[in-house]
Amino acid sequence: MRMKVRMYCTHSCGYCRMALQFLEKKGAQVDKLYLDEDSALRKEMISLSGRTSVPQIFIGDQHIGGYTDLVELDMDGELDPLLAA
Ligand SMILES: N[C@@H](CCC(=O)N[C@@H](CS)C(=O)NCC(=O)O)C(=O)O
Repeated sequence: MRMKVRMYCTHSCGYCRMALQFLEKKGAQVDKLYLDEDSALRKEMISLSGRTSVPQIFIGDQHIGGYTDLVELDMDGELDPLLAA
């Protein structure tokens, strides 16, 4: 089974695009939650992640962080097992 991936993002964010590309290359299906004009969604992201920057990525219930966190996790060999869980 492939783990569900959710990503809070905005349309203008370069890190969001890079994160999406990175995840899609891994074969992940990403639910994109656009904050651009949705202040409730932005509040939800901040409350779940404790961060204000986009993207904020979740794999299942686990908070991963942003693009650089995602790449670091992959370099540590921990991303693929999480996605495959
Ligand atoms: N290290 C972060 C950087 C993300 C970042 O700088 N995102 C910008 C948009 S592209 C942002 O949200 N800036 C506003 C803020 O930091 O509150 C990552 O890799 O995701």
